[in-house]
Amino acid sequence: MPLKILATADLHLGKKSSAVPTDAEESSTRHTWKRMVEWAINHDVDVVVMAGDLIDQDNRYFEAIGPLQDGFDRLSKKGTAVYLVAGNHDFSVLAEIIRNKEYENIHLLGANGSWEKKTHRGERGTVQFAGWSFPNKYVREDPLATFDRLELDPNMPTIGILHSEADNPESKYGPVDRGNLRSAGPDAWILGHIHKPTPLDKEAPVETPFIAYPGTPHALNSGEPGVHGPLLLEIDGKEKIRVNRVPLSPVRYESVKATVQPSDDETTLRDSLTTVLREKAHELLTELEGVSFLVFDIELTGNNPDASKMDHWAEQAVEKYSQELETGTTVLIRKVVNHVEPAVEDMEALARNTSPTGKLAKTILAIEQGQTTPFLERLMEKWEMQRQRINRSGTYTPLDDKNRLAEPGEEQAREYILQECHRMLNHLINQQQQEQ
Ligand SMILES: [Mn+2]
Repeated sequence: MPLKILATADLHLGKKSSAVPTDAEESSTRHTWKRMVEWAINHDVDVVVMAGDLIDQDNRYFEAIGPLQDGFDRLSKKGTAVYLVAGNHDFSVLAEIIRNKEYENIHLLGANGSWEKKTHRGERGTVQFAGWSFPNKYVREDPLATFDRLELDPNMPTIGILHSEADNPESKYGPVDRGNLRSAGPDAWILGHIHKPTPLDKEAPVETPFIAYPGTPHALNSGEPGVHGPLLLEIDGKEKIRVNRVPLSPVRYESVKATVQPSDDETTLRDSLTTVLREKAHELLTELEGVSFLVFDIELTGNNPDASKMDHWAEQAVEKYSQELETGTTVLIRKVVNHVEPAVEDMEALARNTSPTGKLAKTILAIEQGQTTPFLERLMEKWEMQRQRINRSGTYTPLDDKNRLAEPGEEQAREYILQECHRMLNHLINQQQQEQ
């Protein structure tokens, strides 16, 4: 029998998923924590590993403590060991909670930013754990720089536990290099901080050392699409590791594209949205057991003479939409992004016209063909000036760098202007049609 390790990170107890009814118990991360503890107990897991940010410092800090202790108590009773490290969110509180209760089975490794090793000896084998905890909110130094002082037993299966941002040397969240992780010694690295799970290749054998971000076990927002849940590592000896994901998140985010036809009106648009969502939900059906909320972002594309009305139509469709699947999953729409373009039959002919519509058509063609015009140049300058003005605005100074949008480049400016030209052109054409 292999040794079973359930590995996770970034639980962020106290947080709730966005775009899901807030009164639903399944919206909060404590629900997934309870599920995870139950799963570990029911499946005879030997060790639970958690790579930091278990508690979210910004959100209901005190509400998080009770559920965390309940889970630790249940695991203690069962005799399941827990090895964990602190992240940038819980660098101070995690140590306090564990110290107060004096758990025998819970091991917080690497307090104050110094590496620590501990050996787990169980019925199903022996594993060495090496961990490092955040000493402060920000750490600009590479935590691996002091790793070799640990002097690990090279013959024992070894798991490294670390909260850090890999492959970004500028990071203030403990920057590490994946190459250095690979050569450091452990047979597997369980990392925290990045919420999007590292994809698993089910077909291929596990490469050692195995390096992964398990991701949040509970999907928190639309930037974290797909299946979420802890990883189950089964260890049969050094370099003999099997890895599978245990899907435990009650919330799942997905995005779909819907193509609008030129002949679509409000009713047919609603019908085609419903069809697209039903098809996508059925595709995913076998993965939706235990998923209470499936939340969609829809991107509308295609051509339609009423392109500008799509926003309103889509809004109406979203409001009226509700669907429950046979798995008990409620399907929700978070938002509809309108990329529908107006159906102008001959853009080239229109562009030869000197009217405002002609000028817009000329600009659209220039952007689409990667060219420029004096008018487009002026628009680009104005766009850049406005962008800089907004960026300097006091409203956004409290945001730290991580939460700021990346600096948009020229390509994004052109894309944005293209959308606006289409919108205005469509508006003018609609006006002209009404006047006729
Ligand atoms: Mn973090």
